[in-house]
Amino acid sequence: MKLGIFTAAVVMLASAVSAESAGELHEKQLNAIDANNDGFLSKDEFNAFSDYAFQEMDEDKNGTLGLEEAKPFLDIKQFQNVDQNNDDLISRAEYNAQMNADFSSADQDGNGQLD
Ligand SMILES: [Ca+2]
Ligand SMILES: [Ca+2]
Ligand SMILES: [Ca+2]
Repeated sequence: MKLGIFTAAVVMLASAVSAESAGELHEKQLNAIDANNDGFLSKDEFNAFSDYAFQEMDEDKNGTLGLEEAKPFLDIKQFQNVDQNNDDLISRAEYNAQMNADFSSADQDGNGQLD
């Protein structure tokens, strides 16, 4: 999977469970995202993970991601791509738009699931 902000969100999740080894980490990430453990990532599961990731990254809980909040997960180029109106904040709408675009581009056969 070649994903943009979704990858950043997974990195966030990885850092949240940083005590684990790389192998266990991978397993844990997948289990955390694939809620029903069927080995596929549905749009619902993706959305739930997307919500969770945003809330985790939004440290001051003001509903937007500033440069400082996003910096551990996104480089400046990625940040600017997501920040469509160039106000140096990633709004929830901008974040959701990017996550949806990432999901669509990863879901190459268009069946609404990632595997
Ligand atoms: Ca699933
Ligand atoms: Ca914030
Ligand atoms: Ca913005």
